[in-house]
Amino acid sequence: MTKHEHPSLKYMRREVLPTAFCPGCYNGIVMNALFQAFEELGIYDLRKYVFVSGIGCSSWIPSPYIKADSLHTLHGRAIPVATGVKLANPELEVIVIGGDGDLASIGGNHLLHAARRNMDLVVIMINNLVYGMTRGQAAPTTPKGMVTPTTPYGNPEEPMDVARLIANTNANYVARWCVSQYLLLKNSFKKVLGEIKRGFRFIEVYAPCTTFVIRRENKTPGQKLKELMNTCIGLEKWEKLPAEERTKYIPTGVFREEDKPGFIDNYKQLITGLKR
Ligand SMILES: Cc1ncc(C[n+]2csc(CCOP(=O)(O)OP(=O)(O)O)c2C)c(N)n1
Ligand SMILES: [Mg+2]
Repeated sequence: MTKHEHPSLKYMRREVLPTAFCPGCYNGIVMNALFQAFEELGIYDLRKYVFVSGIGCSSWIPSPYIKADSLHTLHGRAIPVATGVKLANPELEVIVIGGDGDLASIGGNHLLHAARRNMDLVVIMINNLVYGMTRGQAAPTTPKGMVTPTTPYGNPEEPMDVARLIANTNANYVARWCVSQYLLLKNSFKKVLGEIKRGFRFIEVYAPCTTFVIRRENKTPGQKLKELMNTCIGLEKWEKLPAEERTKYIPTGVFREEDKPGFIDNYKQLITGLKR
């Protein structure tokens, strides 16, 4: 790869393009933000990085599209596999990219416990509000009232606020951004790749599914992006809103930020102590 190529071409496997994503899918924006973060950090060689994903549209981002070592694992099991990679070779930077279904539904237990352990992983969860790959069924993140093939009269359940949940664990870094907040998202990626380099770092990207959410609302991906620019607001602003207003907005920002030792450092310290 040469320095002057567009970031997407530097870090993508060209031989598998075009991607399998639907036209207008926001997964491309997330990929671009990640690639730009690498580029701005001067990281051109991804040989120290391993990407791990489960099953879903978003799980396709690392494998096959990122030009780096990747493991495309079972649905929901990206985090345990990533944990194994990190423990086997702590020198590697391990990044999990997956969907809300993969990470918060079938893999929810793994997510919670990796966060509790402050396991040294970067986890990027693309919350498109549904199980996109299997045609838009309701997920734990689906808003109340949303019509999906499994909730034809509207979802009767309250959604899970995944970033807020993980912020209540021992994780080092937790943030949520809307896909419309490109620069904030890119800078957040830079933060967890270049600044806070240990512990559990979780970034939720709110990026409604183009085909099974946005099209149902009779909108184009562009129109939805413009809408998100108004509905995604900073955490502090959101907290000042009256309770009945809050449901109309998506609170975004950094929920938690620390740089304490992660699992690997604590484990090494334990072993060193035992050897004495
Ligand atoms: C054990 C198992 N159960 C169910 C499935 C079917 N399945 C494939 S992808 C998927 C959901 C994907 O949703 P999400 O993780 O949100 O990713 P998205 O496609 O929305 O990006 C499901 C239920 C599967 N592959 N394996
Ligand atoms: Mg999804």
